Amino acid sequence: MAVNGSTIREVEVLVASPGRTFVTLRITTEDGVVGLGDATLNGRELSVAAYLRDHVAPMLVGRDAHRIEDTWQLLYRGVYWRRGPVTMTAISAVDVALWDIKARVAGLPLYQLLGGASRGGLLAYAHATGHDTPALIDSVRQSLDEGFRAVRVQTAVPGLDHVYGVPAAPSSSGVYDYEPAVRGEGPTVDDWDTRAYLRYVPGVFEAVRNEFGPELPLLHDAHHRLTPRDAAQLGKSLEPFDLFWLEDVTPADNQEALRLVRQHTTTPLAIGEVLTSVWDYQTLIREQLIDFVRSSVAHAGGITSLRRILDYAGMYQIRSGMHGATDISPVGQAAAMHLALAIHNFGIQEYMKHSAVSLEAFRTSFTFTDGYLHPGDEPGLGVEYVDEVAERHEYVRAYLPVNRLKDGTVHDW
Ligand code: EZ4
Ligand code: CO
Repeated sequence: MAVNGSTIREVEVLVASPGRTFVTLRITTEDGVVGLGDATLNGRELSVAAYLRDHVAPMLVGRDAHRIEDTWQLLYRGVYWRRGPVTMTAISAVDVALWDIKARVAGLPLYQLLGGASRGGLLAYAHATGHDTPALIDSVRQSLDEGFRAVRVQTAVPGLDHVYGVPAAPSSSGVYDYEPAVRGEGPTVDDWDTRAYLRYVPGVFEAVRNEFGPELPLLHDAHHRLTPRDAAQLGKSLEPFDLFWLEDVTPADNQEALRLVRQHTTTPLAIGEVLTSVWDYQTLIREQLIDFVRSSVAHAGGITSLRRILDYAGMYQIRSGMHGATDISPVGQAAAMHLALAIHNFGIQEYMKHSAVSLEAFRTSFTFTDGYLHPGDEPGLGVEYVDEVAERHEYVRAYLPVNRLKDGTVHDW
């Protein structure tokens, strides 16, 4: 292939832990245009770094950076081994970096290349949590004070020591990060009891509704822990509190599980932060078993691939609710915002703010105003990687927790 200005000259895999671990792909063209992609797979970061460095980067150097679709197909179809989070996170990073380059060359914010803005801003939801209901209500109020107009509510459960979405200890700083992969020799252990959870949660939502009234959109994440029958019971018991969505009620591996849940409850269902391709959604979308697609740009094959999933979902009145926890790097969050602004079937955007140290390593230009996100109008994604800062925060291994029942059996986390 003849070298011209848009030929890929360099592909770098940057691994650093500024506050938490991020893997970032940086592609540079002969003209010196730089594109960034988020390659972070929480708790398994180095597998994607190796995949990119050892297998993908050598294939990219010398290719035309503008051939995004062809590169996507090359990395998906061309390698024979399909799907899976490691492969799809790697493809995502390449795809987003190439879109960043194309938009920077065009001198336009990426959303303009995706069809332009379909709305003024993106309704975002915050995370609120508490060890007890008064603490949870304070946490919801704090989110509202920060400008949020929608809130995800997670709660401790009496009798359980460590539950997903609740910090291990009350935070004195007021800044929570609920799911950092924890640094140490191995995973920490959460505990779980479905019956205790199903008994407790409806009362919490009743208290939150009583405090904040009927208008505020409330969300909840069951984090893959329930059987279809348990999930149906939870959905029914939460109907009086009019949730915006109930997330990941059953393990996402089994699409058919949602049939039973759907037959028994009108509570809206969101699923898919661990799903990585349109095939993972085939039954969910075609049978209209869900209301929101949770996949992120960073894990579902990039802008090219998530747009395919969301266009398919749109045919069935299913909307976006892209994953936006802090393990999605500022690069991945910005990519989500550009796509979300452009598509028609936007639902809501998760927005967990990164720590100050993370935001020193990634300079962002997106904004959050009166509850709405906007990706900004810088050319490309609008994110810069600050090497000097990132290099000061060497990679530290960390693990997501595991979950066990009272008798020690490993349960879904
Ligand atoms: O546990 O991002 O809705 N958000 C979530 C997250 C996930 C982590 C896993 O990497 O479920 O908190
Ligand atoms: Co979730």
